[in-house]
Amino acid sequence: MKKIVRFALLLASFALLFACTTRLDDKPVSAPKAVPKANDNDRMVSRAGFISDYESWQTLGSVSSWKLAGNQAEFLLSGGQKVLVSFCADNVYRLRFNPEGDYSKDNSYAVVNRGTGPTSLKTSESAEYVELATPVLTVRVAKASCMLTALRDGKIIASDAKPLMTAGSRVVARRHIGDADKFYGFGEKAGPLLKNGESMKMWNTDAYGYTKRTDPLYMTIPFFMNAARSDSWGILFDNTWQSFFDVGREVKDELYFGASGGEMDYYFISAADPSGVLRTYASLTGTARLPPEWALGYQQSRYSYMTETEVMTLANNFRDRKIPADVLYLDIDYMNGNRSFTNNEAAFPDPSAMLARLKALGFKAVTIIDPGIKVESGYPVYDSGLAADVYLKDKSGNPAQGQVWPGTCVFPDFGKKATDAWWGAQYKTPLDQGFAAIWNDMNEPAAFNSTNGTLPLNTVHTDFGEMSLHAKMHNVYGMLMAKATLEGMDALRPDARNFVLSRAGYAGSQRYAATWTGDNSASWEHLRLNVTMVLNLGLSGIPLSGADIGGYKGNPSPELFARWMQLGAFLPFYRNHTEKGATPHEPWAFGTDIENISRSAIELRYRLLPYYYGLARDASVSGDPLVRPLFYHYPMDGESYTVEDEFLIGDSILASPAVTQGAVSRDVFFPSGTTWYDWDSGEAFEGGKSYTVETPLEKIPLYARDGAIVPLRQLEQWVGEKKENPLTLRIWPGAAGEYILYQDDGATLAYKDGGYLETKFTCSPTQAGVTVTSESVHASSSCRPRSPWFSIQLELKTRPAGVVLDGRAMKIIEGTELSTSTVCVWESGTGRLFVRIPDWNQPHRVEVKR
Ligand code: MIG
Repeated sequence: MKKIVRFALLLASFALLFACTTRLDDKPVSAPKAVPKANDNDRMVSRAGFISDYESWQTLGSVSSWKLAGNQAEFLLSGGQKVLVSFCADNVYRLRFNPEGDYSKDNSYAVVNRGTGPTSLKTSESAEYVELATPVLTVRVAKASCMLTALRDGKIIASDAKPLMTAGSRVVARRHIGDADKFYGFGEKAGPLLKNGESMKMWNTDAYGYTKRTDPLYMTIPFFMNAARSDSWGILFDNTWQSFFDVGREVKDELYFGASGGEMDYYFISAADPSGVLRTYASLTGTARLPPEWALGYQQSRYSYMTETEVMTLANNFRDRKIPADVLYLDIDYMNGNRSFTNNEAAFPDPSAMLARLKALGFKAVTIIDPGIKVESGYPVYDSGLAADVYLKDKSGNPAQGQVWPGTCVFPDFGKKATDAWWGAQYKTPLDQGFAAIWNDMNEPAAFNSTNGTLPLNTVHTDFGEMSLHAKMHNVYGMLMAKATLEGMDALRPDARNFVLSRAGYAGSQRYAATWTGDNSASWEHLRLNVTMVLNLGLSGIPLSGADIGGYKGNPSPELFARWMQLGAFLPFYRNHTEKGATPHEPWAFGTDIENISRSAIELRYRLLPYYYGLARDASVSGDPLVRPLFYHYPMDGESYTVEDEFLIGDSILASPAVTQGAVSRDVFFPSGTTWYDWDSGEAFEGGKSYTVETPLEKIPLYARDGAIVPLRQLEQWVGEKKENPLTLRIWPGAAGEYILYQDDGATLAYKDGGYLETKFTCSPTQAGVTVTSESVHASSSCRPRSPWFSIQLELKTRPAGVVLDGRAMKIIEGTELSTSTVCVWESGTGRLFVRIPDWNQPHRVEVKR
């Protein structure tokens, strides 16, 4: 009986699907290179208007009755439909409207924690409204229309502009845009940082050759935030179908979000500031895992390093030229005929031996794995998958086929338990060989020679134990692949910090993978897009992302390459990659000057790694991204909302890379309320103003705010090269500051059992001078820092009259930095004071007398 019902439902969804297939299926894409081209027409589909294209929109009527059950209010509407409003926390409400009225299924790929509910929920009713109020957030539901208004501290912060509507299987919610509203997030989108006036579509797409106007791209994150000066809020529209977001483009002063199927199911998050919104979003959808520290180092890739000899030459080149690097990538030519989980035996006869030699040189290796499995009996991966019945099915129940690199392929049905176990087990070979991490590509999924660049929309997937069509599952396919990959690696290598890089994803992908922005191009426009895309990904819950440094498609000029190496040094994921046929893009490929500039950029990144690592730790705990737009910390600066070519690294460092061709200078806006210091020269810039700064090709404009405390490590050629590597805490002591330094072994899971150190540093200007303190706030006998001692570096400018360490006056020696025999050194040329602190365990106090 149950089966029949399910089958009927499936048929019904087919019918619905065919009714709207012409809308869902984008214009046919011709793929002469067997690579689906991104198509600006895609953008036109969404621009044409999700709302105005359909005339049959219906509203749901007025509230006939309502009742409260626990944290959930159920509204019965005059049209016969139901709307549910519940609270996950004091600051989060959730709305569900299922056009079919079936609320029995409540599964989410995005939300892994629906919260424990509000601390209290008060309801009241007037002639016009029903009010639901937590101590933080009030939701007012208009009886005449079921339109919602959200209030915080008695003030309206957000509201519906129109009632909920449906047209066939479509749903849409329409909200007011206020004068001060500023919208960000929306996942992986090209175009401007600020999304007001934009129209976007969510449909994971292989977008080779994309431009700043191309939409959609590879990843769907149906989450955005309004970062208006106070009372920020965000909305997660948890709908995996093809969806549309329009920020006042189609309908003036209206932001709408809708989908071609599924429920109107959204979470409204209210918080005092963008960080509060993002942290709450992370509490619903999860945070990124703490990556191994090497994953924050420099990474070199190309499509493809073709042979073992080429790979070893590459590795030796880095070491011989003293260009720090941690990771090398093997793209699909590593495989035998592009078959996932195989190696080309002629070119890579002994992967284990090669990886051992790379390891001896301090390199990690990553191999690519695509989801398309070649249809070929005798290929063990294909055969075992067929036997285990783990492939997606076509409408007749046979494995669904598509053309990808290996030829005709079938596709694993991720989300089915048996598939995930089978898929995970395939990683035994690459992990045994010694690969450190896995790169999942083509998982939109991309398919060539098909009209829509992916699988037919009626392909059947397993969806929380039931059958669903590709139209619903498309946008989560990549994330489910990354999940199965990561969990498979965990099962095989339970003590390691397993790491996955994935091209496609959905809301919540941060739990499984870092990402890169796909096949960008070697252009100045793409250099700038690198910033806006990574910042918006961060505001969409994905803290670890980057772009192909140098550009994937085409060849950069030496100048563009140098600027990209400089910019990339500050973004979370720092990988150089390029396409087949492109000229060499290694740091030495553009002549000695560019090589030197590239080396300096990478060296700066390596010195900063303890700071980046601390930010990655913070992201894994709280959800704050590593790099942040200026408004994240300086919401009072009107200018900060549209700055696209500057960003904050954590809350202490401002990066203002040169991103225009031929720039010998650029304007830098300095956030207000503090003074900023040039990283190299110490030149001071007053916040709240713009200055023109010189940007010769070798200069990377980087600034620290007053009161910043930044940990730096001595240069090494790869993470962990030096057994002992003491840290320096660099301090700009003109204002009070505080920093908590996080340290662990950088590689294992021991930190989960408390195997980490946290040391709190403070800096306070005093009448007499400056006082710096350090104090252990989390100790562990199992975690040894990489040096028993550390030092502080104070940017003083004028020679101090005296230095007292832990109550004892120090002799100030003139010199440059610390040597093994000195404790307190004054470097007159730079105006820096260095003080060696003997250990991590005891609290310490350094008093500097001016
Ligand atoms: O259709 O594996 O975005 O990074 O080098 C091209 C070959 C397939 C696309 C990825 C790119 C990778 C390439 N892949």
